[in-house]
Amino acid sequence: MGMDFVVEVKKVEEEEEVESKYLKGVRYLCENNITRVPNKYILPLASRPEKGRKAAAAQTLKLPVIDLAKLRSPGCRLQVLETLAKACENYGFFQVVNHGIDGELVSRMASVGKRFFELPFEERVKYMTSDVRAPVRCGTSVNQVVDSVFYWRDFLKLTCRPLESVLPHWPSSPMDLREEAKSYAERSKSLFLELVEAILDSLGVGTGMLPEFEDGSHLMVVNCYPRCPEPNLTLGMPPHSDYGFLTLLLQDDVHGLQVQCEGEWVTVEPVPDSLVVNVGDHLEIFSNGRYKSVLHRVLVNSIKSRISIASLHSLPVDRMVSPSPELISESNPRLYKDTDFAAFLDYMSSCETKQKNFLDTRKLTHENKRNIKSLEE
Ligand SMILES: O=C(O)CCC(=O)C(=O)O
Repeated sequence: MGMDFVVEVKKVEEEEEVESKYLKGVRYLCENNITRVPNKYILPLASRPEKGRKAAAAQTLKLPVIDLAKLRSPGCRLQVLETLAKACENYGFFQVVNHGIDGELVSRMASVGKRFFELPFEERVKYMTSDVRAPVRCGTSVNQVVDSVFYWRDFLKLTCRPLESVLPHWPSSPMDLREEAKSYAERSKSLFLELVEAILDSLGVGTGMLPEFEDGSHLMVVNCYPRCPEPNLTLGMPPHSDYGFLTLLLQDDVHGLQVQCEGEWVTVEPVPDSLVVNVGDHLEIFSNGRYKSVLHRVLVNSIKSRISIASLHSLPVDRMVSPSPELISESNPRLYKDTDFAAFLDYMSSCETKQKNFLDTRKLTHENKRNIKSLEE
């Protein structure tokens, strides 16, 4: 065996060892006291957050507010539905207040999510798997199997359907995780159903699909963004849109979520006791493009770690998603192809953040092609 070969093998082994360290997650790196961001997390210049940073720092966005107490009041409902429609058309995002999920439960959920990531690595590693269908999955970045550059984020994904059968697979530590996450998941589902009913109302379509949503998919993602020694070189999450119908996001008091608004990245101001809600791709398709699934991303910072809990809700996984027939007419032709959950899995394994090809380019008029262009941008 030549000396060069031995040196080469040793180099490959060393590189593999370093790579496997990154797969253990950002918390693991931070527990080992790093002071610089490793190359693996350094984004190309054009993708770094400081591009447009001045504008972003100056611009925080107060999202349109949907007051659930008013939505429930017959005298105010119509006006709230109008605000809801405008928010979904113009921002793809809104925040809900008076949502009815007990504040103590919200705090306990945020606390148990945080404590999960504070567990020793040996405990977290039990849930690390690359199987995207596992009922519980702990991981790092977005898709650690294909990401060439890693994002400064660890996550715990909990499948929430059917709740009773997935529950025994959820982490048994911290001891209160199952109980709190189950209660929170149940309340999140009820809130989602209430919001979907309002969304269907605001679109002027019947509520006949509600039972399907009751049976729909539900995934809870606890995101952990540890403090980052050089936050300008990396991101917690890249620009992406969410796949489902609606995402309900609980964020702590640390700024980080940015939404694309008129071509600029603007930071969403965290509002105590509210939840951020955004339109997902399935709703964009269902509404035939009237409601927008908007790109968003996450910044990290050097001062305080951040936790968020995203609840992604949609139709059942085997259900085709199509534009509502009530929203298609000669003057408003269908803009999207049918899509299903398999398309989502393809997309997940492709690492592209907005290369989702459910636009139906076969039946387009010139006017619609122009609309699509703006949807794709
Ligand atoms: O952490 C956040 O604020 C956003 C998380 C997010 O975009 C996601 O989980 O898809």
